Amino acid sequence: MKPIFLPEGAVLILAVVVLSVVMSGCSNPSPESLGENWQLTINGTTQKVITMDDLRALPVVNGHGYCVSTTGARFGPYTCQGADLRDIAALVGGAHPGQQVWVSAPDGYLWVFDSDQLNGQGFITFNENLAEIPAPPLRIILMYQQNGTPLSYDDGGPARIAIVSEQPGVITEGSAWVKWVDRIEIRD
Ligand SMILES: Nc1nc2c(c(=O)[nH]1)N[C@H]1C(S)=C(S)[C@@H](COP(=O)(O)O)O[C@H]1N2
Ligand SMILES: [Mo]
Repeated sequence: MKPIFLPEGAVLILAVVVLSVVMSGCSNPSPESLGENWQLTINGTTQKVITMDDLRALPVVNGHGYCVSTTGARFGPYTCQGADLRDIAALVGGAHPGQQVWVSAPDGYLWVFDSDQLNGQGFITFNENLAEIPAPPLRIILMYQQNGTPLSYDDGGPARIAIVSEQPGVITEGSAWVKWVDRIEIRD
C-alpha cells in the first residue's frame, strides 16, 4: 500500500474532526443523567433557579400530547408528564391576567404564551387528519417525561413545553413545544 502524505494543515483538520466525533459520542448522556445538571431560571416578581428535583416536586400533570410542524410532520402521539406552567410561574409571584410568559432555550428559540393560553384557551387544534377542531381543555406543561421515560435530548429534554389534553388525538402546533427549556420569564 502506498503511504498517503497529507499537508500539515489537513492533518490538523483531520485530528479536530476525529476528536469532535469522539467527543460528541461522549456527550450523548442518558436521559436520566441529562437532568442532573439542568437548571431552570425563572424570572417574575422575584427570580429563582430550580433543579429537576424542584420541578418534579411540583404537582404532577399527566396528559396526551401530539404536535405538528409547519411542514406537516407529526410528532406523537405521546403521553406527557410535567408541571403546569402556572405552577412554575407561581414560584416567582405568578402570571397575572394580561401578562405573558416567555419561554426560551439555549439555542435562542423563544415562544411567548399569553394569559389566555396559560389557562388553556386560544390554541389552534387539529384532529388526526389535520382538520381544525374546537379545542378541548388544554394545559401547558413543562414536560420532563414522555411515554413513561425521561425526555431524551433529541426529543427536547431534559425539559420541553408540551400542550396536553385529557383525551388523546388532539394535535397542536409544534412551534409552541419549546425544546431544551432553560428560562421562563413573566413579562407585562
Ligand atoms: N429550542 C427549540 N425548540 C423548538 C424549536 C427550535 O428551533 N428550538 N423548533 C420548534 C418548532 S418550529 C417545531 S415544529 C417543533 C419540532 O421541531 P423539530 O422538527 O426541530 O423537532 O419544535 C419546536 N421547538
Ligand atoms: Mo415548526
